[in-house]
Amino acid sequence: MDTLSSMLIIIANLLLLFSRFCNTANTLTLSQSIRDGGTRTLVSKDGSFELGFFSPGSSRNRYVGIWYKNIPVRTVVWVANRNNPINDSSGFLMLDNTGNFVLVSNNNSTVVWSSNSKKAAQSAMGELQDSGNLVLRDEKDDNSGIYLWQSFDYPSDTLLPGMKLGWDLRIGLDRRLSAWKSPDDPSSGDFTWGTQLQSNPELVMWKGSKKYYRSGPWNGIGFSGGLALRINPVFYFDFVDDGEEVYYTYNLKNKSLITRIVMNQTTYFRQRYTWNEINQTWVLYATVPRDYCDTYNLCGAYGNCIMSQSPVCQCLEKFTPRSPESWNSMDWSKGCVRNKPLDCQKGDGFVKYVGLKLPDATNSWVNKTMNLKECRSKCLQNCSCMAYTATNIKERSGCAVWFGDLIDIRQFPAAGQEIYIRMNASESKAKAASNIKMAVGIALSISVVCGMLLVAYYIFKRKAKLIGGNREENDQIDSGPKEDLELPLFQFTTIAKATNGFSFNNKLGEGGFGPVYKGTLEDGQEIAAKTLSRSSGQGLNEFKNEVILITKLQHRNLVKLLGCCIQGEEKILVYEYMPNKSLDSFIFDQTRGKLLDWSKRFSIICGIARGLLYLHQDSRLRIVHRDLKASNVLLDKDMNPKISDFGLARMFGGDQTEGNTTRVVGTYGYMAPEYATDGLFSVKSDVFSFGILMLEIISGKKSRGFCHPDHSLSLIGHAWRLWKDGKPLGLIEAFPGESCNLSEVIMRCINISLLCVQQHPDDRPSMATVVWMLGGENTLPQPKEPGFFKGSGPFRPSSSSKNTELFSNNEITSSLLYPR
Ligand SMILES: *[C@@H]1O[C@H](CO)[C@@H](O)[C@H](O)[C@H]1NC(C)=O
Ligand SMILES: *[C@@H]1O[C@H](CO)[C@@H](O)[C@H](O)[C@H]1NC(C)=O
Ligand SMILES: *[C@@H]1O[C@H](CO)[C@@H](O)[C@H](O)[C@H]1NC(C)=O
Ligand SMILES: *[C@@H]1O[C@H](CO)[C@@H](O)[C@H](O)[C@H]1NC(C)=O
Ligand SMILES: *[C@@H]1O[C@H](CO)[C@@H](O)[C@H](O)[C@H]1NC(C)=O
Ligand SMILES: *[C@@H]1O[C@H](CO)[C@@H](O)[C@H](O)[C@H]1NC(C)=O
Ligand SMILES: *[C@@H]1O[C@H](CO)[C@@H](O)[C@H](O)[C@H]1NC(C)=O
Ligand SMILES: *[C@@H]1O[C@H](CO)[C@@H](O)[C@H](O)[C@H]1NC(C)=O
Ligand SMILES: CC(=O)N[C@H]1CO[C@H](CO)[C@@H](O)[C@@H]1O
Repeated sequence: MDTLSSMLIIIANLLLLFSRFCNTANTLTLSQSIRDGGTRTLVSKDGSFELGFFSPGSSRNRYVGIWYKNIPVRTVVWVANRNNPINDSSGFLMLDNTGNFVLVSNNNSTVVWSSNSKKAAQSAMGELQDSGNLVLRDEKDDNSGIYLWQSFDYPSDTLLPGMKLGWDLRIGLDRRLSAWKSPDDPSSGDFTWGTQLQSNPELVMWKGSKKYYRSGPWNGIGFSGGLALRINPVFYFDFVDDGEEVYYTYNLKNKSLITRIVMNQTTYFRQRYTWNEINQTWVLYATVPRDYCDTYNLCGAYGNCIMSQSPVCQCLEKFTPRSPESWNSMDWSKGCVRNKPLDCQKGDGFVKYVGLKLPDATNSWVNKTMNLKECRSKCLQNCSCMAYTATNIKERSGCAVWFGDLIDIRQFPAAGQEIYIRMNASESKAKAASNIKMAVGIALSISVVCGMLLVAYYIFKRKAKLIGGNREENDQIDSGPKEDLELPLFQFTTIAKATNGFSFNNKLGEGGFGPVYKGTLEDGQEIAAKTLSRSSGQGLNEFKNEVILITKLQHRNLVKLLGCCIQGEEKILVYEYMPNKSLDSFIFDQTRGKLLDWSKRFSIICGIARGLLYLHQDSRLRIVHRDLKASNVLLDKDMNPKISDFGLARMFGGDQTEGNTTRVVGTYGYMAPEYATDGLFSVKSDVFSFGILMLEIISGKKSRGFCHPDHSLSLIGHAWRLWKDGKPLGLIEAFPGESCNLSEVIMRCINISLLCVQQHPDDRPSMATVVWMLGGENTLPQPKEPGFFKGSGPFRPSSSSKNTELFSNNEITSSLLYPR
C-alpha cells in the first residue's frame, strides 16, 4: 500500500516535471502549436511573461495575448488578434510554412491573425523574450537582435520598457499605442498615442483624428511640456531622432521593478503604473494629461494657460484678446493678437518669453547646427516666421522656427522654456528702455538692501554687546558653518522610499519651485518633500548654509524644515507634514470654511502675526518673507497656523541674478505697492501682505480676482469703502450672531488690517505693534487711504496680466516687472 502511494507520488511528480518541461518553453518551432484549451503556453526564460489564449473581462471571446506571468493580477500587455476575436475555443497558434505566426480557428478554416512578415523564412522560430517581446527569428541566428518580425513593432495599449514609440523611417513603420475599447474588448479604441512626424517632432495623443495632448518638442533633456521633475528614481527615458528613426523609449534603472505605460479609453489618460510587491497591486505613478492646461489648444493663438490663474487662459504679455467679448465669456478659441501689429517691411524684432511650453510645432523648421544668432536672422528673413528658439537647451544651440500663429502654449514657472516671439520693432526696442529702468531699480534696491544690512548689522552688534554671551553663535552666522556636521542631510533613497518613489499618489501639489510630495519615513514620521526643480542660482555651499540657518529657525507658528537632500543638481527640502493642508483650502471653501468659527479665525490671525513677528524681529536672521499668502499658511492637526516657505526668497532670487534673468518672488493680490512697482521690499511689505491675508480670513473672499456686483473695487477698496461708510461689518457675509463682544473683536481686526495695507510703508505698523494691537483693548488709530484700492490697479488681472508666481524675465517686461 505504502509503496503504491509513493509510486503514485513519484509518477505524479514526474508528470508534473514533464508537463513543466513541456509547457514552459519560450520558443515555438515549425512543428509546434499552441491550442486554446491546451496545456501549452510560451513563457519567457526568466518567467516574467507568458503567451497564450485568454478572455478579457466578462467577455467570452478568445484572444491570443501576452501577460505578466509573475504577478497575480492578470495584466495583458499585448494582443495578437485584438480586432478579430475568436468566438469559440477552436483557435490555435502555429508557424505556417512561410515561417509566419498564424492564428486560425474553425477547424483550420479561418485565418484570424498572421504576423505577415515579408522577411519570414523557412527556418524561422518564434520566441517570447524576457522583455515581453514576441519575436520571429532565424533558428540559427541567435541573439543578433535582428528579427524577421517582433510584437514590439505592433504595440497594443501598453508601452513596456525597451519598446519604441514612433517611427522607423526606413520601412515607414509607425508604432502607436491605442487604448482598448473597454475592459471587455481589446479592439483599438480611438484614444491613441504616438510620435508626430515633422521637422521638430513631438509626442502627440489623439482622440480620434483630433489632437488631444502634445508633449512639446524634445529639448535635449526632456519634452518641453513634460514633467517638471527631472529627478526620477525609476526610469531613464530618451527621444531618438537620427534620420533613420524617430521614437520615444524608456528603460528601468532597476530591472527588478515592474512598470508599464498604458492608454486608458475610460479616463482618457496615459497612465504609468508600477507594481507594488508589498501591496500586490499596481500603483499609479503618473498620468498625462496632468491638468486642465494640458488640454490641447485651450487658450487659442498666443493664449497662455496658467494653472494658478482664474480664468486659466491669459494672453501672452503684449497681446490682447482678438475678441474681448468672447474671451471674457471664457470662449478662448479666438485667441489673442499683438497690441502693436507687425510691420515686416520696416523690420520687426523679437521679444523673449520664458517659462513656457513651446507651441505646437506642426509648422516648424529645424536646423540642429545653427546657433541662436543665425536662428534669429533666419526667422527675420521670412515674414511668416513667428518665433524661434534653441533646440538644445543645455548647450543653447540648434534652431527651431515656427511659421504661423503660435498655439497650445502654457506656463511652467519652474520648468518652462524660453522662446523669442516676433514683435513690432517698437515693442522689442522698448525693452532697452525698460532695461535702463531696471538698472536704476536694481541700483536703488541694492542701496536699500545695503542700508538695511547696515542697520541690521548695527542692531546685531549692539545686541551682541548687550547679551555678551552669544558670540560664538553669532560668529557662526557670519562666517557660515565650516562643516556639514550641522546639516540635516537625507539620503535620496530615503526620500524616494518615503514618497513611494515620488509616486503620483503622494503628490501634494505643485509649488512655485517644483512638485511637493507627502512621505513617511521609516520611523513613521510624516514629511512633505519639496523638490526644487528650478535652479537656485546658488552654489552648493551657500545652499547648505541657507538650509542650516533656516532649520535653526524654530517657532510654533513656523513650519519646521527638517533638512534637505542633495543629489547632484537636484535639491529637495524636507519639511514636517501638516495634515490640514493650507489655510486657503478652508477660508475660501464654502463648506470647510464653516469649520472655522470666529474665535478660531482670530486665533489663526494671532498665530500668523506671531510667526511673522518672529521672522522679522526675534529670529537671528531677520527674514522678510516676501510671499506671505493664504496658501503659504499651513494648519497642523489642531488647526494652529504655521507659516511655510519662509527663507526661500533668500535662496531663490535672493538678491542675485542668474544669467540674464531677474527673479521676483511674490504673488499678485498680496504684494505691497512699493514692492510691486519699485521692487522695494522690507518688513513693511510683509505687513501689507499680512493685512491682505487678514482681510481674506475675515471676509472669506480672495483678494485675487475679487469682484463685487456693485462696484469694481478690489478687496481692499471694498473694505475701505465699507469702513468709510461706517459699516465695516458688511465685510463678512453672515455675521455670526454670537455676542456683541465678538463684533468688537471683528471691528478691531478690520481696523488693524486697514492699518496694515496703508499706502505708505512708514504709516503701516510693525508686526510687534500688530501683535500688541491684536492683544490689547486700547483705541486704535484711524487708517489712512490704503494702497491699491482701486479695481484698476495692477493687481486686477487684465488682458495682459501675468502669472501668479512672478518668475519672469527682464527682457519681456516693462513697467510690470519688478527688479530688486
Ligand atoms: C462564430 O463566428 C463564425 C464566423 O467567424 C460564425 O460562422 C459562427 O456562427 C459563430 N459562432 C457563434 C457561436 O457565434
Ligand atoms: C475538423 O476537420 C477534420 C478534417 O479536416 C474533420 O475530420 C473533423 O471532424 C472536423 N472537426 C470539426 C469539429 O468540425
Ligand atoms: C491545419 O492546417 C495546417 C496546414 O495549413 C496543418 O499543418 C495542420 O495540421 C492543420 N490542423 C488541423 C487540426 O487540421
Ligand atoms: C533593485 O531592487 C531590488 C529590490 O528592490 C534591490 O534588492 C536591489 O538592490 C536593487 N538593485 C539596484 C542595482 O539598485
Ligand atoms: C482605466 O482607468 C480605470 C479607472 O481608473 C480603471 O478601472 C481601468 O482599469 C483602467 N484601464 C486600464 C487599461 O488601465
Ligand atoms: C498599499 O495600498 C494602499 C491602497 O491600496 C495604500 O494606501 C498604501 O499606501 C499602499 N502601501 C504601500 C506601501 O504602497
Ligand atoms: C544648417 O545650418 C548650417 C550652419 O548654418 C548650414 O551649414 C547647413 O547647411 C544648414 N542645414 C540645412 C539643412 O539647412
Ligand atoms: C517663408 O516660410 C514659408 C513656410 O515655410 C514658406 O512657404 C515661404 O515660401 C517662405 N517665404 C520666403 C520668402 O522664404
Ligand atoms: C502700431 C505700432 O506701433 N506700429 C509700429 C511698428 O513699428 C514701426 C517701426 O518699425 C513703427 O513705425 C510703427 O508705428
